[in-house]
Amino acid sequence: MTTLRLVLADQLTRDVASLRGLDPKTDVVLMAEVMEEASYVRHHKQKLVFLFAAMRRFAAELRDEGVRVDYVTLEDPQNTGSLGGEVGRAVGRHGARLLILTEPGEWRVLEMMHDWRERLACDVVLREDDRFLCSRADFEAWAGDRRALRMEFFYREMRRRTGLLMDGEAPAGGQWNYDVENRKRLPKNARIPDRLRFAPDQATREVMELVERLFPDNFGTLHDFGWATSRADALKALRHFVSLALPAFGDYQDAMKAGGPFIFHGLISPYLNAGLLGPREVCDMAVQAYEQGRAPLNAVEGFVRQIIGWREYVRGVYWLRMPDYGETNHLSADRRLPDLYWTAKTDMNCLAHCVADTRDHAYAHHIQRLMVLGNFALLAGVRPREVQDWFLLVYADAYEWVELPNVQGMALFADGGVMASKPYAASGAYIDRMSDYCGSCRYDVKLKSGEDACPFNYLYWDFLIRNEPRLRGANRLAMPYRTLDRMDDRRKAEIRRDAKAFLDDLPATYEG
Ligand code: FAD
Ligand code: DLZ
Ligand code: SF4
Repeated sequence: MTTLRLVLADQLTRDVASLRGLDPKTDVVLMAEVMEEASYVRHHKQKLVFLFAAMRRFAAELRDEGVRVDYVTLEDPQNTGSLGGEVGRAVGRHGARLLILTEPGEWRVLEMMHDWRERLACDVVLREDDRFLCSRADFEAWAGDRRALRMEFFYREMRRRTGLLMDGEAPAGGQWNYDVENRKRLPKNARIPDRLRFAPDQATREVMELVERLFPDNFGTLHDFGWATSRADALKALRHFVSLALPAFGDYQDAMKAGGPFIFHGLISPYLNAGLLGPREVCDMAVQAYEQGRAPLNAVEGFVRQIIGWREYVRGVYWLRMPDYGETNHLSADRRLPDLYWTAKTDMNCLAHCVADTRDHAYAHHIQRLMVLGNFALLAGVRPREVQDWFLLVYADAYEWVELPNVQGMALFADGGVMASKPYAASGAYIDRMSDYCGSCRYDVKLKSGEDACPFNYLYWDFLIRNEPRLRGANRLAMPYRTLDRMDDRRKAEIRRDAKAFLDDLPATYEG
């Protein structure tokens, strides 16, 4: 009796639930490149190359192990173009009596899987995706009937549960969180290590050719493609990060630099999310560096917090709040996404750099995403759906389970405060403090109004004025609203006028 085991593009690990108990004599692993998944948003070219090349490498590794892999390529003339179609064909082809699946990372795909149960002429077993450190059920139990789900409390719970950076019952060093030590500006002469990137091998070059041919107009360039496409290379990249960049990760976690998005960041999210690396091994390696005196506590705690805290937490929120989470629009934002998100053509130097980094690397680090790209969309009042689609397609690490809460909950406050206690809205002063963007910008970050003023400055106050009925009550916004109260009507009218003139002038015609 043949058992068919499906492995999706983001399940590329021998430990994935659907491969557990595999019998090479009777079982077949199905992997399929399908147009529906490759085009449900117009993914960045690097994301497509990374995933297809990594899928092919993983299939080859399974075959080397003696596993039978049925791999359907995108250009196979028989390819039906959908996961459902390919699963159906494979069940017939192999006469499979049982199909084993691992839960996917997207609600949309989970719905499809439920539908397969009805449609297919075989038994279907859907296994939990246990590559996370907190199961969906445990997160639900933690969330209980709290309305607001604060990450910090979840994170402490995860520290206790995993034992990471714990001295018995107490946090290592006496504090749970060293966030205040993670906000240094990058000194002008800071030495930033070169990162381990990987020249595309022959198989990856073939995928690059395929992607350029079939998706010529998708966002992004392939010139600087340097992602690892195998577990072995992803591990090398991780070790390289831990030895060279992790020690300074903590201090400069929030810093931004023109023309250099990597700074001291991990560059591991595409690997974690696709299964090439696991969250526990990544944290263990960082903690080991701390215990051996190779990295300070503020760096290692900050890094571990991102993974066992933020990453697990956003996944929990996603499954808890779907399917309605993507529809929330607490601030009734209704502007079309400005073209500059696609073209990088804007005089705002910070935005131009963040979009260009995204285009060239399918990567931008967290503060670029949150405090520049997300902040601008928040202040400008861009429709959440359009912001979601943009964030879902432009990054090599993007899947809905992680993109959506970050956009809805963190960047746009579209969920009305489920994740954040106040919107992450900031004026130009924040960007100036954390980056070198402003020095060479056509706008003056110190000016508050007029043609040369930094648009973030008047957009920030315009945002607070516009959304006053919904935001004034928020505790953590009491101070800016007090400042606003001290402004006279003429100043407020000036802010509104500058913001309107600027926003009305932003083209928004491009369809992604
Ligand atoms: P590092 O800075 O080195 O951090 C280490 C790891 O921590 C990351 O690899 C990641 O796995 C995890 N992490 C850190 N912050 C978060 C977070 N907020 N949510 C989830 N995991 C986190 N991350 C994605 O993986 N996919 C996305 O689609 C995605 N979309 C985002 C959209 C917005 C609007 C924002 C503000 C953030 C988004 N993030 C997303 C989170 C974060 O920006 C990226 O995980 C991080 O930039 C990846 O780079 P890195 O590996 O160098 O991370
Ligand atoms: C993102 C993506 C892309 C581009 N292509 C495929 C594919 O061809 N085959 C596949 O199995 N999965 C693909 N994926 C991932 C899915 O769109 C989806 O994000 C995950 O299956 C969710 O777990
Ligand atoms: Fe961005 Fe304003 Fe600084 Fe220019 S001056 S880089 S627009 S924050």
